[in-house]
Amino acid sequence: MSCCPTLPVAAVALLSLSACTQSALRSAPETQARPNILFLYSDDHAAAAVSAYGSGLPATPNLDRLADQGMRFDAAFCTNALCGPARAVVLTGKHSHINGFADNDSVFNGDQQTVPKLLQQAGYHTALIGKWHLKSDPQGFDEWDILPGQGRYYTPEFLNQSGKYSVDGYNTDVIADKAIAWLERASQDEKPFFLMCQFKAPHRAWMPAPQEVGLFDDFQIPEPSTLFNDASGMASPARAQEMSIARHMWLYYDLKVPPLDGEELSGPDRWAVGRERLMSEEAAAAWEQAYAPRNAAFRAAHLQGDDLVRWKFQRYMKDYLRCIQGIDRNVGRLLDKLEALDLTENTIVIYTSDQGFFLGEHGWYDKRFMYEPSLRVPFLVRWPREIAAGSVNHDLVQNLDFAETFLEVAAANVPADMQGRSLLPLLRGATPSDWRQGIYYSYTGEATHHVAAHDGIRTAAWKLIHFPDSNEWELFDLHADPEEIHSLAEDPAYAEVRLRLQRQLEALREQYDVPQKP
Ligand code: SGN
Ligand code: CA
Repeated sequence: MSCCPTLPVAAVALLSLSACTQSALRSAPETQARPNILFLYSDDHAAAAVSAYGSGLPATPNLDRLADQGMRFDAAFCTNALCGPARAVVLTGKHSHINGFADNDSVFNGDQQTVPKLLQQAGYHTALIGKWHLKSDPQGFDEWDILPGQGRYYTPEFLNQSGKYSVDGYNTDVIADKAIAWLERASQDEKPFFLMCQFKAPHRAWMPAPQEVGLFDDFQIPEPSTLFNDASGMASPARAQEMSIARHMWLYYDLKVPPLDGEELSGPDRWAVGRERLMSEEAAAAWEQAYAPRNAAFRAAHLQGDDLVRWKFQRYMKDYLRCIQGIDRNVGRLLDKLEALDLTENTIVIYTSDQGFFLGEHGWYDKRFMYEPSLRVPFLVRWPREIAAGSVNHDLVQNLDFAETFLEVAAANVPADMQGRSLLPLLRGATPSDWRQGIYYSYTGEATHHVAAHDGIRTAAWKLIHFPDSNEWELFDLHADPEEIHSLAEDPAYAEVRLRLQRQLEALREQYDVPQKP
């Protein structure tokens, strides 16, 4: 356990044996213990729903604690706004087309090089608890205890080296309980640790914990200005998607309004049948107490048209934010535990999400598109020994960079075939002068929610997106049009900007070895 000021003997031996890069060696002077890494990862948590990002939504005091005591990254992005692919990028430090996991139907090739394996070889105690979603069994972890598939909110099933079993309780609480128990055990160990603690919340169908289900009745969520945008200024995939609050959100499954007597269920509403049976009596009672009066008022109001959309937006957002309150509460418990174990000073705590989420922007939920709400992720890093409290970084960073960052802080060898870049200098407040000017994004398409494949580049000021199936382009001026309502791709006044960005995009595709389409 690395709370003491010197490296364990075994770790020094490992360091001298391994082929560390010069920069890696510089990053961890042998007089200092290598840091522990606690990676807190949520599922579908938009940056706008962390109050440290200042969105006017309910406070997340424990996540803000990380920002206040560490660094908030304001331009952090995923490479592919989908669960499995994002996780595979974090593990490998490689884009989806290289690590082989491009969509949620893929199976992760666990035999390939990953950051947990490399940290394990470098003498770290490694563990994974919670959502995994990569289908093959995890490798590189001394212990793992995962949710099979998407995982259940109530009475979650787990899968570990000994098989499957269920645990009573609420998903976020159970994962935090397990992580806390693991931290207690790991703190007895000589080795530094790497713990990936990965929540299911606030993923669809946004089911809150009993403690939070009663929140926000008196709070009106501010509507995004694009809630009723018709996407007329965007390319055709923005109109063809199936993720709109108005048309693709289900009353029972998504919004917790049970059918009336004799009403027949269709679509995803059928999946909601019986889900309360997985709750304890107390949890079911808390749900009943919270939703019954809300649902009675909804039925009595007979809402139609835009009023119905507004109501759905409020119900969706409140449940989503209730799930986030559950995460915030449990992050607080984990931070308190680190404190109690005297591990705060030399533990890097990261809070981020696999990708962002649409919180009603363009009238949508879900993600997948390269537009800001789903592209951007919350990214907070606390490491009191190295990071100035309350610092803010504006450089373009991606989940692609995490693997190299972890390896560098662990003074482990950083393989040359990883495609990101270590964030250690940024964490120390000194961005290299040759830091990237644009990020590359690629989504390969899936039947779910019907979002067309696309790739693109985002710079500090511009975004260029290409949809190969329809051969359409979108160009957004992120300063003048931060909500990305009006594409300038076909405007002759912006032909030069578009050409410049097309060249930059082409250079990124080459840099990352993106296969040419036939
Ligand atoms: C499920 C969800 C979708 C979601 C995908 C991918 N439906 O299919 O809404 O887009 O997962 O999400 S659900 O009814 O099962 O909730 S991801 O985060 O796993 O990529
Ligand atoms: Ca996700």
